[in-house]
Amino acid sequence: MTSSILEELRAAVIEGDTEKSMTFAKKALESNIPPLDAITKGLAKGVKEVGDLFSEGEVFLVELVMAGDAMKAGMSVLLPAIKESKTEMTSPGKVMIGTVQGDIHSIGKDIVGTLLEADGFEVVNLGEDVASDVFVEKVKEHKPNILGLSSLLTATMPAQKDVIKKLKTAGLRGDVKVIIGGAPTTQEWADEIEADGWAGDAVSAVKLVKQLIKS
Ligand code: B12
Repeated sequence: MTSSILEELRAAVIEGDTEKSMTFAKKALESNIPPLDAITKGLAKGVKEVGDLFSEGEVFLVELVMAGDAMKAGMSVLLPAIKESKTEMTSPGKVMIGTVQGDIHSIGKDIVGTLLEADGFEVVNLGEDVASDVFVEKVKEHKPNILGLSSLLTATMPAQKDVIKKLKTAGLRGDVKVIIGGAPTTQEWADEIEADGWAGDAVSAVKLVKQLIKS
């Protein structure tokens, strides 16, 4: 039962079928499948497969867009369920997240944000295609403990470096820990740009945030 629902979620994304994605996301919740499993073992498998086919030239941009939409449709059912599982009463800290300038990929960053919220963190999500100067202004305004920068394109990774540089110039680097993520990023890249941490998935991102808040 569980495996067939996860398989349908994967298929819904590959087929770019938003309705099916939402229907099986609801079925997953009714069947007590943990919503994060429905995302990682269902929807995300499908989106990864479409991404791989896209890079091999096997599918076109339109299919990539449809897969992204179907993933988001399923997530619109599953993410609220993750938030509802929130346990902590007092916030352990404030995290600001956003996708860097030139990059409109939102899915991974939103999963990270939701898992942090479920763990009690106050999350300010600045959205996608956020200019470096806007990150700096918003850090001034909201004073987060942690700033998380997402980048899914090799071409937009330098924007993560740029934000860190601009925080330094504004005299704010000491006030906020910066973490980075997104499929093409690595721990080596994080070290090179002097970020305070890197995580390869949302669960590790939450662990990293907790570690950094403690220190
Ligand atoms: C869906 C998708 C899209 C959708 C995005 C929809 C949306 N609202 O997000 C659409 C169709 C819009 C899209 C557009 C494009 N895309 Co696209 N896309 C993808 C795809 C298939 C999946 C991305 C995704 O959502 N993955 C699922 C999530 C759960 O994983 P994730 O994002 O990696 O996030 C996890 C971790 O990385 C981490 N994480 C993420 N962010 C952060 C932040 C922090 C702080 C931390 C700690 C951790 C963290 O935690 C997350 C959860 O576990 C990938 C393929 C892939 N395998 O990544 C291509 C991919 C990223 N896209 C690609 C490309 C080329 C494009 C386009 C340029 C295509 C075009 N010709 O127009 C455009 C770019 C537009 C732009 N300016 O941004 C390439 C990038 C190649 C590269 N390395 O540069 C990829 C890799 C596809 C490929 N194999 O060629 N895309």
